[in-house]
Amino acid sequence: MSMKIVKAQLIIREKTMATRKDLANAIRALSMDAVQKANSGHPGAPMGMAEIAEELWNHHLSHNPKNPSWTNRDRFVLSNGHGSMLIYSLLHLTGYALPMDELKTFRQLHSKCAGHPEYGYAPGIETTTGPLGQGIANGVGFAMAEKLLADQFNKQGHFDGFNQAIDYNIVDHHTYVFLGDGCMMEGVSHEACALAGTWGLGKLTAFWDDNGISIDGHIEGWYTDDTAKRFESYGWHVQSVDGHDVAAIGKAIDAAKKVTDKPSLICCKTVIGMGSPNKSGSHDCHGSALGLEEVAATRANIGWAHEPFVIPADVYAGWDATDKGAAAEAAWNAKFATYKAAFPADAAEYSRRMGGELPANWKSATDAIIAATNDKAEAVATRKASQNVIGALAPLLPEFLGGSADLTGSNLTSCSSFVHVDAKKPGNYISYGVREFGMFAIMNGMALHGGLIPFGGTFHMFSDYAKSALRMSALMKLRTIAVLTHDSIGQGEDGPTHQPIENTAGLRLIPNMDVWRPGNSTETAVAWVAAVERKNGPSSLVLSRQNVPGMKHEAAQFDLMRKGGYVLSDVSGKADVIIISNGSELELAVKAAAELNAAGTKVRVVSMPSTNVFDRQDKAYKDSVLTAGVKRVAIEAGVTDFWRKYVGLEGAVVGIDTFGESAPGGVLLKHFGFTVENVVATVKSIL
Ligand SMILES: Cc1ncc(C[n+]2csc(CCOP(=O)(O)OP(=O)(O)O)c2C)c(N)n1
Ligand SMILES: [Mg+2]
Repeated sequence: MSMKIVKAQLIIREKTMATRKDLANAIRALSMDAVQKANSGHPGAPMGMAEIAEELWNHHLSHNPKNPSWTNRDRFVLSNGHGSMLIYSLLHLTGYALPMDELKTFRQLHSKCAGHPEYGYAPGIETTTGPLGQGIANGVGFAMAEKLLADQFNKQGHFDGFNQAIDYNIVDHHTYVFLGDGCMMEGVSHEACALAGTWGLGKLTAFWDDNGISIDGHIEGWYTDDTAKRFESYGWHVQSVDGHDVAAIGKAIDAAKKVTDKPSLICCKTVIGMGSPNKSGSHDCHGSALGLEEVAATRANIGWAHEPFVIPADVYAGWDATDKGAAAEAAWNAKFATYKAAFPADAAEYSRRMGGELPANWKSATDAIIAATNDKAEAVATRKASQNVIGALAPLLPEFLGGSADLTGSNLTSCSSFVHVDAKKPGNYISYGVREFGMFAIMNGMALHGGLIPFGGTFHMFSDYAKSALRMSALMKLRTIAVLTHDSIGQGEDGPTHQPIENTAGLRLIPNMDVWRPGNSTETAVAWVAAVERKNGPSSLVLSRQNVPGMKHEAAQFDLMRKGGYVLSDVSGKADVIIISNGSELELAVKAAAELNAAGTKVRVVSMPSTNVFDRQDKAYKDSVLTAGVKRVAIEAGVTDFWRKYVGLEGAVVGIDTFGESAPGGVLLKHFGFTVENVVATVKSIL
């Protein structure tokens, strides 16, 4: 046999002969090399979870690398997001548009391979992770979204002429989550996983990287929960495996899939940094480069003879999921075509909702809702006005998914057309229990999944509990809506623990968060419509417990409200002063202005329901509302600092910079200076 033929045969054999070990080691090599090149990152988790990843991605995960937005793909979440090189390796190796050059620029400016997996950067990243515990909560949201949408869209299979059942299950995918000890320790994992158990999310499977290590070292001193029992008590199906034994992992995944009424936790005993002869099993490899010497020693130890960032063809071939992925999507497309033929309206609705488009009649219907609300001009609390809007929007918006963290009757988030979800019954309104953080993190997962527009209510005060999830929603540009009621000291007798002071200002400071604090029912309707229409970020609706006066606006003001701030009432000629206000204090601005105008001081009143939206308007519009050179007073029952950017140092703010007190709301507002008398005196003090 000629040498040439032998060589060709060897190449052919090599092409087909990458071992499972080689495939897992490709993750190890890419991860340790990318972290080494960046001299920053976390090699331990990817190296420890390489076998779990290889088994899941090569033998179970249904996805199409060439179409990361295929709607029925399985969702994969790396909740232990510090192990980002794990997912970048997987995406690269299986055929996503993530070339090696991106891996080589891991953690550098403009690389798709950011320090932690960022949604919208690399294709195939389903959610941004890194803040531990939130990824698993997002995963619960993905799985819940799948279950709710399956209920709404899947149809009973008919039998065709050949007695073959037709599969109309167009929403039918799994959600897989990797999580580490850190995620397990974070309280939000408790909130979300307990709910996942209650909801019986059978298509959610989580893999716990049980490596006994977190940053401070061996975890015996701070993490001794019996995690298996904890999850069993939530109602999960729990298994334990050797996380380096691919066959055992595969069997566990198969078993998890068979349990359709419970989420599954697979506890995977692993060694952090597996493969590194001197650093595996120790926190030394958690969050820093192994070092050139140890990288070389690891290469020798695992038998990886290739240069950094070089992957042999047989290893690529072993990982390549493009054909499998195309076939999986093609099979679904065929199923969807059959569905579409039988149920054209449902198919169109599915495509619309998964595409994030609002119904065709949205504009006309919501214009009518705003106009009708304005006509009524009811004197109600803005939380009540909000409930009226929810009730009007719900029939228009089948993707609307309401909820509250155990305050439905206070937040007024439900309405008669909502069907309340329980363990056995799907619907479109969720009682999340007393779990503010879990609720908003789950909502993020649902918004990421697509097909739903989730909103959730709590007392504004407890938006602090949920702050990081609200921030993640803004960071990921998600359409979620927070309904935050009892928005100031005006809420009254519950006292300082329940009275937001700095909270509205705090939310306004989150980039890409739109905060609305409407002053009456018309502004509340406009705020809701704007929040639902907003495709690229979350909105917080900050609403009063107490009644506000009814106010009838000129129709021309509806569009101005959409600009976040507008001239509510003006004087002829140049104003002497502009009073800016919003929410329940708008009434005060109007009354004080009337008194001042009567006494000869010319006052313009500006209603500013959303500073964030107002700030985005063009300069000419902003100047027309807040005319340069005119002194200003702002009124809001919250911290004064925030308003300085509008009133300047020469202006004044009627606000509150201390905690509140326990007393009826009206008494407190008076006590803290929210009176016409004080506003008038404040205006006079700056003129
Ligand atoms: C909410 C939050 N707190 C703290 C951190 C910082 N941090 C990153 S990884 C980590 C330890 C995680 O331990 P584990 O999940 O066991 O990861 P392993 O070391 O096993 O990879 C910490 C505290 C974080 N990313 N998020
Ligand atoms: Mg760990």
